[in-house]
This record gives sequence, C-alpha cells and structure tokens, in this order.
Amino acid sequence: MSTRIKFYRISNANGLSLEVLNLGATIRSLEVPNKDGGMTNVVIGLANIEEYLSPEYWSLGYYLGSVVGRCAGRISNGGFNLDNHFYPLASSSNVHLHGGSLGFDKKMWSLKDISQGVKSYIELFYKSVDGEEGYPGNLEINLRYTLLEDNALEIRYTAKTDKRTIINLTNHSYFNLDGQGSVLNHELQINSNHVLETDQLNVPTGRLFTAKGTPYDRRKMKAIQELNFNGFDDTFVLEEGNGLKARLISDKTGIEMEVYTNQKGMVVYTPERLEKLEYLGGAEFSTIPAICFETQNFPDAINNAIFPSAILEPNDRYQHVTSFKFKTIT
Ligand code: FUC
Repeated sequence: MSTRIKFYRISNANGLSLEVLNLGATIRSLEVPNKDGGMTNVVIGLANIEEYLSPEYWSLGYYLGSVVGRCAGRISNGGFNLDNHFYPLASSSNVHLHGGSLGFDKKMWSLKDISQGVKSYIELFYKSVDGEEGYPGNLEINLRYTLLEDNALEIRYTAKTDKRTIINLTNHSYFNLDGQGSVLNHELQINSNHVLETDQLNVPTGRLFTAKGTPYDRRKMKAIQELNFNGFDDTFVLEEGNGLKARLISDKTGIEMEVYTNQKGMVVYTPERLEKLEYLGGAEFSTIPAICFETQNFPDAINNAIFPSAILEPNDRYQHVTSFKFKTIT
C-alpha cells in the first residue's frame, strides 16, 4: 500500500463539496453554501496535507476530521477482559484513548470506490489485523461518505471481524459554521435528557445524571455561550430512533446543521483553544473554536456491564450511520 497522502473530492448538485484524505479517512473540508451566495468550509482542516503526518501535529492529539478507532473514547483499567483473556492496551494513567498510539486516524485507508453524480460518494477500506494496538481479531472496515441530494453528508461504517472483538467508531470533525473564529455565538440544541457521569480522568463511572437543571440541559435551542458554560467533553445519551439528535446554527453565515445517528451516545467536545497552526484557507480560530459531535457507543462500554455492548461477534456486522444535514437560511 502506498504511504503517500492522497485526497479525494466529491460534490453534489446543490454545491455541497467534500474533501477526504486516505490518511485516517480524514474529512479535510466540507464546503456548504452560505447566505451570502458563497461557500463556507464548516470543518477545521490543515492547509498543508503533509502536516497531517507530522509528529508535532500528532502530539497535539486533535484528530481533526479523522475516523477514530478501533475504540473511540476512553477505556479504563489499562485494557479489557474478553472470553477470560485480558487484552492490555496502550494507556496513560491506566486509561486508553482513541484506539491507541497508532489508531485508525493514523492509518492509510484504501480507496474502494468513488462516484460523482446524483449521489456522490467516497468509499474507503481499512483492515486492522489481529493484535493491532492490542485488540483481538482481524477487523475489516468499510466507510462510505455520501453527499445526499438534501444536502446531508452521510457517514456509513460497516465492519466485520473473524474473532470476538470490541469496536466503537466515530468521526472527529471540528465544526465551525463560520469557518473561523469561535462557535460561542452559534446556537445549539441537543436532544438528550441524560449525560454519563465521569471521574477525574474523564472515564465514565457507570452512572448517568439527568441533564435537566444543569448546564447540560440543551434541549432548547440557545447560544453555546451562556453564564454557566464551561466547555463540553461529555457523552450525551441519545434516544433510539431516527429523530433529530442535535442542531447547530450560525446567524452570521445562515448555515444550519442537523445531526442524525443510529448510535446510542454522542460525545460533544468543545476544545478551549487550538494551536496557531496553518489552517485551510488561512482560517484563524479563537476561544472555543469548534464543536465536535462524536456519535458513538458509550465510551468504556466493555468495562461497564450496564452500558450497551461494544462487542462485535464474528457472525455479526457493525453498522453505524450518522448524517450531518445542512440548510442555508437566507
Ligand atoms: C474527544 C475528547 C477528548 C480528546 C479528543 C481530542 O473525544 O473526549 O478529551 O481531547 O476528543
């Protein structure tokens, strides 16, 4: 397999345009029509694609736009037990994060298919071998990014294994509907009544708390910035079904984004700040530069018997669908 970074671009008839890298199946840009008749890149990307491979960038642990796996989020206890075997994982303070030292975000995915038409899509493939980053089983992942006619970016992950394993995939795009600055003035709605309680290391304790009456009550649309806003790095519990899971709006560009998923949880992450790197389009960012909607299973599910299972059986298929749907309010 070639180790050169390549990029692929697709667009749809309404002007939505997506650029994806083979490295980490990374979304580098997603251009959406704005209310002024122009386009806004609503995700944070790097100006120079080679920088996605640089040790300096990796050491920041941003995962800008990348697919995170084999298990997104934190795993406690320095690993996990499966079928009476303990699988140790790369950990710091006994906590494993985002698939380990060389997770799926740092792997070269291969292009399986690309189609430019009414339904434009890019399909990528990655095989994670038995034992990679300590996880059991050869895991084959197909990932399809589709630009639908109704201006949704659909991300469809399917995976199969030849041995019992655990899996929790997500995409780590940093959304900013202005393409620069901060998201503090964006309006946000999250359709969730419960949040996972976490400890000092941000590992779930196994308990949920009720969002009502706390800064996590975001069921009504309102500005991200509010008196008690202290940033999010939290797992919101999602209701089952096809309903709306979250909505984000910027008045400045008139861009609205809706989040839909078949996953049971969503880590909402708002970094405090980002290093002054060379971002795509010369974009500059300030305090609370972006918001990530990491749709997924509950982190550390393998170590919490009451969480939905993260185990993938050899005769089963992992199927995850998330879409980010855009509208331009003029
Ligand atoms: C999210 C967070 C982490 C981390 C990372 C970049 O998934 O849960 O804290 O900082 O993204």
